[in-house]
Amino acid sequence: MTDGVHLGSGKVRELYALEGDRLVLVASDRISTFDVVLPTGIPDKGRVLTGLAAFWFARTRSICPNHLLAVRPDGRSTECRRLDMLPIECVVRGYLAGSAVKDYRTTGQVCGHPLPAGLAESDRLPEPIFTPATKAQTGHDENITREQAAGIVGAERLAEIERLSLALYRFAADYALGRGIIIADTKFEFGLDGDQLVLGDEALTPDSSRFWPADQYAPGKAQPSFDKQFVRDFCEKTGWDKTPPGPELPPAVVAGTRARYVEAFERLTGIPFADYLADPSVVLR
Ligand code: Q0N
Repeated sequence: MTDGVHLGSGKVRELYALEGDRLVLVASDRISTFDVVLPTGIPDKGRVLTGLAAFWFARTRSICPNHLLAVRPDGRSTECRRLDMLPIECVVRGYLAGSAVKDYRTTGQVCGHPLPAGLAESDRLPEPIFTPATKAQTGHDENITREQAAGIVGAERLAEIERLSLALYRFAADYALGRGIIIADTKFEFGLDGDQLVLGDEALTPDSSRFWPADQYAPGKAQPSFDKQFVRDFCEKTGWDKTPPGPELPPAVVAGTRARYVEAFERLTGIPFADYLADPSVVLR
């Protein structure tokens, strides 16, 4: 079997072991919203995410080594170095969104970072903050304090992944803003190859980050999602109670959403998506 032994599934991705400490990560076209995977896929979503992650991996090598070895000709799978993953999610937030809004409103802090008074939902933070979380097998990831994170990976390792996470986020957020996309927050996963710290998983994609259209940015309320807003709007309109199974998506919602993924790819990479389909290695050059 070319894709080796199945090691595990995420909501929308699969992982297989190859010979020689290598893995294959396969991104499907499945889409989740409100934490539920919908029965309808978005054609080429897996290719867009794989291409984007590979694009960022190629451009952030000088900040941090990563697990990417090759993008396969199918455009949706990558060969990766097998790592010993650290059991912590490295979240960086540049804007006040998601669970941080509630934490800020109740405590004035987010994961132990005191923030200035008077911030509104979706405001840009004075500086990006590192807010680690634990990987929950099911359901939501749980925010943890720096002390808890240090207890899990060690204080020195924590300092190193915090520094790298912030540097990766700053690089990508600056780059994306210049192309009309706000990366409000993002999640990294690191692993060890021996004693070398290596960036793993998929990074800086719309599935691992909040992408907002910069031209519609208006703090004081929740922002539209660059990629999933049509899906969310449709799901809200159906009156679905957000428990599985989710609704089937109509063709217009599928087409509109696919176009948004392709637009994110083309804006960020500057590469026509058709060129990626013809030869996925274009994102590495
Ligand atoms: C690994 N996960 C969590 C795929 C992603 N390079 C690696 N070496 C060893 N293990 C992993 C990686 C990576 N990346 C990462 N699980 C194992 C996320 N998974 C969820 C399922 O889909």
